[in-house]
Amino acid sequence: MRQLYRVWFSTMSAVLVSTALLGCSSGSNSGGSSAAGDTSKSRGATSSTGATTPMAPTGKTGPTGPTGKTGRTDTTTTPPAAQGDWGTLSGQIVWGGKELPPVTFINVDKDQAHCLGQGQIPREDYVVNPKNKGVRWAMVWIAVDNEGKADVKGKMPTHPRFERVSPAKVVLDQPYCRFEPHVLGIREGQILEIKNSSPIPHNTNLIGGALNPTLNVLLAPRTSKEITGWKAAVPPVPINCNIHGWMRGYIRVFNHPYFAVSDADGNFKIENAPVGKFRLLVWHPEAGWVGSDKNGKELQIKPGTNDLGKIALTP
Ligand SMILES: [Cu+2]
Repeated sequence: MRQLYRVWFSTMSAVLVSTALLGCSSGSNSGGSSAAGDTSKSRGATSSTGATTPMAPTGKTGPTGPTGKTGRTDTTTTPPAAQGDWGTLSGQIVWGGKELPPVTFINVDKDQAHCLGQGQIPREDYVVNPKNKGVRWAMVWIAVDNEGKADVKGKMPTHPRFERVSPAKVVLDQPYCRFEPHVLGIREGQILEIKNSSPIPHNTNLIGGALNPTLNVLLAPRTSKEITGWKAAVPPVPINCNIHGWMRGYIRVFNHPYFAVSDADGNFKIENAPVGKFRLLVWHPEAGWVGSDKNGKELQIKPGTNDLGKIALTP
């Protein structure tokens, strides 16, 4: 079930998170990748210090843009005039509750031989790193600011490096009766390959709502299905398996490459974002909107490094 959460954004140097809500600490970090969701909530939290574990989104979350360190690649595609027009956002999603959530396991009542092949399956509602309180699987992204509202269809400047939608395909696999990754961001134009690399069948159920693909298909062992036609939308697209009721995944679709999913340390990084005023949105499948509602918070992106510090997620 859901509750309301609230969040505190710690702001930092260049990035300003407008805030009528709570404020928090600061920090510095970087790292991750992203995704997003819908519901609302609020409740307070706190956060604080933390660790600084940079990281680069790669692989897993797929659609997240390339993670190259340097940002702009070559002068052929990046006009010198654009030099100061892009910034990199980084930060860390941290647990704002008093006690860390306990690790619990799924009650696997089907296909145990395969599903438990790598041991018990931990629940992914809240995956919090006890070392630094980092919360995994939060999606972070920016949106065009339309008079204080997040405009999900708004066009934003795209760094030359991201003009081409790449990679063309994003994979969502189902190893050992869970979705990998648990939270996935897709950019319009990308193909989603739903894969079943396991030796047992899964019945994949995708609920796309008004704008995105909906399907309910039996995926035989070691087969996959490619799905196109993704459109940026406010609600996330849940995915589950009708055979194994505990399997849950979440997809969010964007019309730009500026999103990331927090990693195992809670870190996220969004590179080569346009300079200027945008909305910052953070969503977690269980907590819902973090620190705001579907319109997010104002964010001023400056050229170069934008450290958002710690963003507390409080259940
Ligand atoms: Cu399944």
